[in-house]
Formats: sequence, structure tokens, C-alpha cells
Amino acid sequence: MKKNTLIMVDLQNDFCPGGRLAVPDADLIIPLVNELQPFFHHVVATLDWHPKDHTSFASNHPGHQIGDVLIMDQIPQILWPDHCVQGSEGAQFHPNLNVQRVRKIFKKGIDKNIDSYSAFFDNAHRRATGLADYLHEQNIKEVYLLGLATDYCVKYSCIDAANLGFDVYVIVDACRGVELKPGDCAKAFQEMEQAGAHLITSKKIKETQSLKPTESSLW
Ligand code: VGL
Ligand code: ZN
Repeated sequence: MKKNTLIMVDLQNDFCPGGRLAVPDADLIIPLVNELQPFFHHVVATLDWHPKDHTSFASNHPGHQIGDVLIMDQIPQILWPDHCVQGSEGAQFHPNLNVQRVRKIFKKGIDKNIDSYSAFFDNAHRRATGLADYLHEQNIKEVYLLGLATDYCVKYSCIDAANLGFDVYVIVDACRGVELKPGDCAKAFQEMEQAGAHLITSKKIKETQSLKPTESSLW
């Protein structure tokens, strides 16, 4: 039987309203995410997990502002507000997220010198997070993505997953984006599709017999 995995991307306080890098309506997807989890054999989650001197924080670049783009180590880096600082409240999962089914957590952005939007690699593709190896070990070929933010971490995770050869599905109504510029989310979904991912809705998952929760998928 084909095993699938749900990858829940960065469902953390700092990306929700009231957080440091709040994504509009991000908290509204949490009940849906909880409802979807039992439809998958495996559930894993990512955490954006930065040291407080992280290079993506505008506060670490005097004279620069949030939203500025600097070239660092040959790659462009958008400057963000301080967010998801390791161990802080903002870096915790949203309190209503059900984490009982989460088998493994992958932390990213832990190296102070480089950002990591993707759940698989840092932005320069130098270091892997271990997620691809984990999925291969579990013999998983099919991955479903949801979470935050559509136009950054979901997008780059999706493109990497497709390029790594996984069958990738993005649950569009269970994602929310930053939308720094209007249209960024729509563009991100297009790019994901162009990379070979399938865009689906949560309704489709709930209707698809082969994804129905089964005894064997529960633990
Ligand atoms: C993210 C910006 C900075 C994300 C993380 O989770 O999409 N975006 N760090
Ligand atoms: Zn970040």
C-alpha cells in the first residue's frame, strides 16, 4: 500500500495574528488542520527555529529595515521582524494545534548565517534538514503539504519535494500566506503547480476513499 505523509509547515504562534510575523487569518486553518490529520498514515511538522542573532532578522542589520533585501553569501535574503526565536513563546505550535499524531518535528533556520524556507534544505541548498532521508526510510512516496506561509515556506518545501521526486499535493485551503505584494499567494500556487505539485482542497481529501482514516493508520 502506498503510504502518505502530511507535512504541517510552521504552524507557530509568531505566524498567527498577534505574533511577530503574523500571516492574515493563519489561525483560522488550525481546526481544519486538526480535522485532516487522521486521513494520513504519517504526520510530521516543521518549526521555524531561529537563534536570536539570525541573519534574516532586520534587527541584526543596523541601518536596514524589515522588507529590505540583502545579498548574503550570493543569495537574496528578505529581512524579517524577529520571529520564531528558539525556545520563545512565538516559536511554539499554535496552542489549538493537535500534536498527538506528530511523529517527528523538523527544525529549520537553526544556522544563524542562512535562512531556510524549505522543510528540506536551507536557502542555498547546502544542508538538508533530514526530512527527505526520513521519508525515504519510511518508504513514503506521497506527501501532502499545508501550513504557513503559502508564499515562502510552503512554496519552497513544495518545490523541493517535487524536485526530490515525491508525489506532492498541496492542500490549498489549509494554507495561508504573507502576501507582501498582492498576488504573491496566487503566484506561489502557480509555481508549485509548475514544479509538478497537485493543488487540491480539503474537501477532496475528506471525499477520497483511499485517504479515509483506518485502524492501521491510528496509533
Ligand atoms: C517563513 C518568512 C520567514 C515561513 C519563515 O514560515 O513561511 N516566512 N521565516
Ligand atoms: Zn523564519
